[in-house]
Amino acid sequence: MIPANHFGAIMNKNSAHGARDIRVAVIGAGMSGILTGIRLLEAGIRNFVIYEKAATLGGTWRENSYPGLSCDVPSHHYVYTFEPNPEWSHMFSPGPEIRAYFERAADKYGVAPYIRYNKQVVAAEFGDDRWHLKFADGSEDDATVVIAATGVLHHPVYPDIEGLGRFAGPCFHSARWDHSVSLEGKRVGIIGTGSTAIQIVTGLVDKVAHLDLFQRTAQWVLPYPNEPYSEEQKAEFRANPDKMTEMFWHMAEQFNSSFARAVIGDQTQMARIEQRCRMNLEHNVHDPELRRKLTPDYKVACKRLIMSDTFYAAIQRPNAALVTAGIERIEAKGVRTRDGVLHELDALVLATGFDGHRFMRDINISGQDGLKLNDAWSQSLEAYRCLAVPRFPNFFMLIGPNSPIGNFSLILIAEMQVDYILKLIARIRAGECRALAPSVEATQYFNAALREAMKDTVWVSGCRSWYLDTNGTPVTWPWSFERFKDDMREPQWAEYELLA
Ligand code: N01
Repeated sequence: MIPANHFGAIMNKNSAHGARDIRVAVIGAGMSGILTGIRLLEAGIRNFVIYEKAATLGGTWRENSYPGLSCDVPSHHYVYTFEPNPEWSHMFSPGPEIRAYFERAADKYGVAPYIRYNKQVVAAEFGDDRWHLKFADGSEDDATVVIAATGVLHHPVYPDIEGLGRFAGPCFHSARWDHSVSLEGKRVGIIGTGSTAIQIVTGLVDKVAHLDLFQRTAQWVLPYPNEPYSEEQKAEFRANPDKMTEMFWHMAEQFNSSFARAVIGDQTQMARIEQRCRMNLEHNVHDPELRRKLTPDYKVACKRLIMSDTFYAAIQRPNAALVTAGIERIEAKGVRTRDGVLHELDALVLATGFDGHRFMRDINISGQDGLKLNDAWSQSLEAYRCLAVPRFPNFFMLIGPNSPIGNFSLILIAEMQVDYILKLIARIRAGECRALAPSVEATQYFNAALREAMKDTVWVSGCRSWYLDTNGTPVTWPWSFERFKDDMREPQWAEYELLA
């Protein structure tokens, strides 16, 4: 906690203007945007709109539709805390079920009518105590408060490989799956070995004639069985929803006291996870040469840990091959590796990940005195407690920079962030200030502490990952779940500048 007298510059003019009707613009109708709508309605705020650039809702669960798609967080933990779902088919349910869950929640909680589809925000400018929004279709709107619920893994990364455009067959990114292309009985190449590629391999291997997985870096794989829920179990959940709530918090407790502690430096927890990964390799990959190729040379969980009990079996199928020679270039007929071999292919899938640091930066966002967000973030993505930026008053982010994306369930994080932001909004609504933003000093203090704490985390232990920014600093959360919960409990008002 920063002492209140740390800031000379805090304006803190709490002059009462009387209650105000405020208008809130939410950007994005994915998990966190829908959640924001639910919470705004609960708070009695009806003057809001959710702008969604696509024609449907669902965020990541709309964008990703590849074969084998599921969530690597157990389904009974990947829910809003207030909306358990007795119908989950599996421990880790498939993507379409998750998307349907969010669609149902938007309907059930009355958020759907507030969503405006095909409305891509291209600019947001703060002036006269309001945000002026511009859209790709040329229209405009004003709002008192803007909440960016635009997600993290949203901007596909295309690999910089020579000849990519020369491939004669269909070639698409995993998040832009071309369902018009049948891969049945075809020779398919997959570039990348992240969580996405691993799920695709399992989802595709039985359907294709041959599958080549092009690996640049081996991955640690934690085996997690994906059992289906029986009809009896579902009936029990329906009859007793408290059971699901209990499960949710039990899973949170288990996860937060093991994995979430391991990644921030708990060596005992890390040793347990590492042992499970090593045993998985040892027991489930039979050929010593393949095992060698699949053995990473960096610490477990330095990259995002893969959860799968099907990948090793899938890659050992007779029609699958792990290619580790390194890609030289792509040619019309396939992928040429550095050993000179041409791997002939009918289709190529780029499971090459996302730019997790672009956030909502494609929108031209200007705060006080015309300061551009992209200029404020030109050196590093510095946010205040992951959700606000100095000199961008009444602009808040969900799952913004340094949110615990690699630590805990994202939905729980978003819930805590929304509740915190609503407390900020309550102050504006009560007329105690026209606008508010975190101070520069508080933001610098927070980010200096983040950088210091990062030194103990596994993400800096020597691997390439999408957690790292261009300076090599992880853009995630280096502390415990309890610390995050404490941080989000109440706004630290002394760290804000209130514009009277
Ligand atoms: O992306 P990634 P992802 N030549 O960045 C390789 C979440 N997720 O889409 O490791 C060759 O992890 C790259 O190689 P390397 C989850 O948080 C969640 O798989 O950099 N290869 C790597 O293997 C996950 O972490 C679920 O050497 C190239 C791969 O592409 C995040 O999404 C499901 C290359 C990219 O892996 C991203 O996962 C799926 C090149 N030029 C995903 N460029 C859930 O279940 C890149 N690569 C919730």
